[in-house]
Amino acid sequence: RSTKPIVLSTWDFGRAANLAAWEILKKGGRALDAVEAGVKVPEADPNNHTVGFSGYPDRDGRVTLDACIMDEKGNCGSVASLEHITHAISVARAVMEKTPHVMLVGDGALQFALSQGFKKENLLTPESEKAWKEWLKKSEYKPVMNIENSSYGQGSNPTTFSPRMLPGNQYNHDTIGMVAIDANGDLSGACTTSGMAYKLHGRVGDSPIIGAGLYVDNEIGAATSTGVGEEVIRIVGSHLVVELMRQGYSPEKACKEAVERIVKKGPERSKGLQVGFLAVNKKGEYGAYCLQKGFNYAVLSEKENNVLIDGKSYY
Ligand code: SD4
Repeated sequence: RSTKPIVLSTWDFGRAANLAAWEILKKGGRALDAVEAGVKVPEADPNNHTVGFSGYPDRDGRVTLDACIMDEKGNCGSVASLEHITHAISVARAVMEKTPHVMLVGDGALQFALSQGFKKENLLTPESEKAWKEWLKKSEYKPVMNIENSSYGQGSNPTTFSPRMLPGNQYNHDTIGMVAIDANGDLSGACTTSGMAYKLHGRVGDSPIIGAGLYVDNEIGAATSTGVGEEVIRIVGSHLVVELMRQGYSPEKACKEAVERIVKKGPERSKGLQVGFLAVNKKGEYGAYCLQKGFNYAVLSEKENNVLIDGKSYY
C-alpha cells in the first residue's frame, strides 16, 4: 500500500525540518507548502553553517545562497548566489509564482526579493566570520566531507541540532534537500544551501539547478542531492534518478546508479568527496545512496516516526 503523506530530507537536521513539514502534511496540506516550511527550519538555524542564516561565506567573506523548489505541476523556481535573505527557498518560490522565469541570480535575485517585501539582513554571524578569517590564513580550498553517525535513532529529540566539531574548526552540515508526498498523492521538493564554504565568489552549485540538486515528476517520483555540487551537475543527478525510476528502478537502485555514474566519470576524484542522493517514488517507497559512508537522511510518515537512516554507500 502506498505511504502518504511522507516527507524525507537529507542529514540529521532533516528531522527537525521534517517535523515542520509534517505539521502541514498531517492536516492534508499541500506538499509544496510542506517542503517550503520544512527547509525554512535549517535556513533560520544559527547553529547550522551550511544553509541560510549563518552559512559559511565564500572566500571574499560573502554569504551567497542557492535554492530551488518544484511542485507537482512541474512549476519550479530558483535563486542562485543570493545575498542578505535568510529564506532563499521562499524567494525561489516567489520566482516560481510571481515571475514568468525559473531562475534569478545575484543582484537581480536580491532586487526581486526586496521588491516582494523580503528584508535585507546580514547573514554573516561573528562565528562564521571567525571561521572564514581562520580559513584565510592558509586559503586552501579543501571541502570537508560531511560524515554523520546515526546514533540518533527513533525517539531522540530531533528539535535540538547538535553540530559536531570537525578538523579545522568547521561545523559541516550540508545542503538540505527535502521531498514530500501529500495526502492527495502529489509530490513536491525543495533544496537550499549556502553552498561550499570558501568557494569563489559567484560559484553556483547543484542545489539551485533544477534537474541537478532537485527534480520532481508527479507521475514518477522526486529526487534531491547533497555533497559536492560540481559532480552532481556533471551527471544532472536528480533528473537522472527520476528517469531511472521511470524505467523501473527502485529509489535506492536509481540513487546507486547515479552515484556509480559519478565514480565512472572520475574514479580518483570520487574517492575524496561526498555526494548523496535521496529519492521517493509515487508509491511512497524511498531510498538513498552516497559515495562515502556517513550520509544520513530523515523520514517521517504515519508508519515511521521521524527516523534517521544511515544511507548505503559506494566506498
Ligand atoms: C553545493 N551541494 O553547493 C551543495 C552543498 C553541499 O557539501 O551539499 N555541500 O555543492
